Amino acid sequence: MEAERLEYEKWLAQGFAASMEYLKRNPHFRTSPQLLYPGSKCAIIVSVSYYTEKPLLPAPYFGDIARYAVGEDYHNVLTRKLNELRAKIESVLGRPILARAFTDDVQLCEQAYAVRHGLGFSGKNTMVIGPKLSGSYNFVAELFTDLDLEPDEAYQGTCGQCFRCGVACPTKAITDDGHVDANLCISFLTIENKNGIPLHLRKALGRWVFGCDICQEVCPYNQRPLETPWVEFKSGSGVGHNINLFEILAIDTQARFKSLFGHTPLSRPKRAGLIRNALVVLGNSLADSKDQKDNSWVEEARDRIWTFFECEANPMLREHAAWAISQHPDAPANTLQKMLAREIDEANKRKIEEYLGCL
Ligand code: B12
Ligand code: SF4
Ligand code: SF4
Repeated sequence: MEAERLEYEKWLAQGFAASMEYLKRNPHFRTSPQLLYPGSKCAIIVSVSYYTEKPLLPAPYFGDIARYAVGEDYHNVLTRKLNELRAKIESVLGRPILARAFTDDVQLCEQAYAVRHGLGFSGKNTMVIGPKLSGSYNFVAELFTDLDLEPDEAYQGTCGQCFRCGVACPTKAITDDGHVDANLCISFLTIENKNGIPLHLRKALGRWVFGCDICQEVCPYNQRPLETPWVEFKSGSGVGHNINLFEILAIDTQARFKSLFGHTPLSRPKRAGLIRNALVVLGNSLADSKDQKDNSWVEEARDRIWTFFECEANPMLREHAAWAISQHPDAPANTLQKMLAREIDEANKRKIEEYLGCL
């Protein structure tokens, strides 16, 4: 795994891990699982489709959820299923085995293992693409064991001259040589990022309120994806493909947020992160409202954003609320004036003045 380790360290050195500090700790561990899981000899690497068909957005005040997150939290589901696999192996062997299940474990280069073990190849969008599975709409997970198993052969596949993902990426986060700069990736910005969304990237978020699938949607290998075989990854087990942004603005505490999203991947950015994203998407939707057939929702959006601003203690969120209001082509200067009068944070005051100046 020397080549993969060097590739990973190069990615870190370029600053592409953004503020994900946990990825920078002990990078050599990621290609040396024996250091992390002493006693394990072999890993069983698995992959499963999470793909479900996406319906049209029901209304402009709804946002899009990336497909991997529409159902139950995959960490729980995959760990549970791998533990069932372990129990089956033990019953066949008639003895206990040493085994630990993982998925999305930041201490491991999971994709490099998946490629080495024949599940697919690494596309320029950096996803493991498994033509025998369903393209790249797959999770990767692993069971480290003390079993002695025959190694699989690496899958030989390639993107060829294609670079559709890089061209389609709204923030140009994919480099020519097939790496992702997380600083620019909508998935990072909406899920892992703890700060505000940089101003120059807000429009590019479009309607993505959690994650992003664009570089997978355009991939030729994903044109006939297999529907997930597991009910846990279908809409009914989680938040579904679209979410009402007005309802997100109404979540007033982290405890309420947890009760709504604790069992889903949306719990990751916490209340503040999800509301921040919802405000950016509402701003983008307000910006497009002139072209919408029915824009009767606009008045309600403005009222809800103002009410949210009035009650919110987090200055980062108040700034995003003011930005969202300023995106409407008939942006009501009076709402921004009211916000300016009420704002107590000096940096926010300057930003609101800027937004007023742009009207
Ligand atoms: C950090 C992380 C992110 C970050 C950074 C993503 C990135 N591309 O680096 C952010 C938050 C942006 C992110 C987003 C997403 N993620 Co993510 N993420 C991870 C995580 C935790 C680590 C990824 C990593 O190591 N990146 C570092 C770079 C260096 O990786 P890389 O460019 O792919 O290069 C590695 C290999 O491909 C290989 N390699 C690459 N080039 C070369 C060249 C040579 C010569 C060699 C030898 C090797 C080699 O070696 C490198 C080191 O391992 C993994 C889980 C894990 N522990 O692996 C999940 C994981 C990659 N994510 C996953 C998913 C589903 C997503 C999203 C699709 C979610 C969404 N819809 O919003 C997006 C996709 C965005 C994208 N195009 O990458 C899945 C992908 C499944 C798959 N089929 O591949 C993973 C594997 C989680 C899982 N267990 O299922 N993610
Ligand atoms: S997930 Fe979206 S923003 Fe990130 S690389 Fe893919 S297309 Fe670009
Ligand atoms: S869109 Fe093209 S370049 Fe990108 S991952 Fe798919 S095949 Fe590779």
